[in-house]
Amino acid sequence: MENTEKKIIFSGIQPTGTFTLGNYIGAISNWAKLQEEYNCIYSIVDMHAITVKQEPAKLRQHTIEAYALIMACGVDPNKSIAFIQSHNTNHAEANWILSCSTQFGELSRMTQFKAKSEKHPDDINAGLFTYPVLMAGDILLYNADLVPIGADQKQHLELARNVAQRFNQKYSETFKIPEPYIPDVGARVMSLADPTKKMSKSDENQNGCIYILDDKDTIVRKFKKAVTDSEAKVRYAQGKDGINNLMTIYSVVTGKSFDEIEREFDGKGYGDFKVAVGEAVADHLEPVRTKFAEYMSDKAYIKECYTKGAEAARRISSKVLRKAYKKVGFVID
Ligand code: ATP
Ligand code: LTN
Repeated sequence: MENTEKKIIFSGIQPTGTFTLGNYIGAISNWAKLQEEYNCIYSIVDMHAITVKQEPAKLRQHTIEAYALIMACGVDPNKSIAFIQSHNTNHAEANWILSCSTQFGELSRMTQFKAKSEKHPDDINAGLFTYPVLMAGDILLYNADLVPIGADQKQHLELARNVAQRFNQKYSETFKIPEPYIPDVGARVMSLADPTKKMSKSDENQNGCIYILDDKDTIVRKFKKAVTDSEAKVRYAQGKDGINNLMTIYSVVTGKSFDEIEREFDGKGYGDFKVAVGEAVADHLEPVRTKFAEYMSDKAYIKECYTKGAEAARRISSKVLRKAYKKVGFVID
């Protein structure tokens, strides 16, 4: 993987539960595609996950599953570096250094912090507040050029860029300034139960959320229940949030354009359309389910992969961290 000509990609996902169709379309499905053209580094960010309460045994299980899931979605640990964030303590160290170049005011403006504080009013911990700094460290430690993410993470990426620029100004050129890589279609998959809200792993309404390991019947049933409007015409238009969301999903999994979809369902009702979307999604995800089961039946192989991934991640990030230590004036030798 160490071809220095290629640009570097970094991305992460939290092991907070089974991935949703939103995670898949907005982020993970791109991870595999990018492997051919870039040097990719992917992480299961368990340190981020503990900013909200997690049951320890479940977090451990979800972390292994998340690793198997990214492999099932096509991430190949022999082509890319795939590791578990807490296996590389450089992330915790970078977090501290970068915290000292991050302003309280800019963290206060993060919409995810506001949303998660409202959701967990009894646990507004400091980690939840400084979460974007840890994320900035993840990216900057590898000199990433591009960061594949869904639209909801754009603000955090912007903050990472600002922090890197500030550090570079204060101490001289150290970190590369990363760019977001956000898909044109599917950057924000909405809940099927409330299409004004993002589909999210931690949503209480299970019907609004397609999990990538749901079986075909479950997927079709959830799509049949999807909230739509009363026009009964399959077309992409303002104010038709539910249909726009279904059209987006259908377009991504079939490769059809919105025009083609409108023609295909001309004169047909929403019922037919919903079933077609459900079936297309289920068929698209079938190989992911099969591969996930295969990987999960060989835990020794998963361990071998994440151990190798952590070693490679430590090797690359240690150089960048050491450079930052030197710049701030720490005695390093
Ligand atoms: P949680 O509910 O625990 O906050 P989440 O479902 O929002 O989790 P993350 O682990 O925070 O998922 O995100 C992983 C990646 O998936 C990120 O790049 C994020 O932008 C992307 N993503 C998450 N939800 C969606 C969505 N509904 N549509 C498109 N992309 C999404
Ligand atoms: N904050 C992201 C997950 C994440 C990430 C990263 C994404 C943590 N570190 C680095 C891209 C790059 C999220 O919750 N969606």
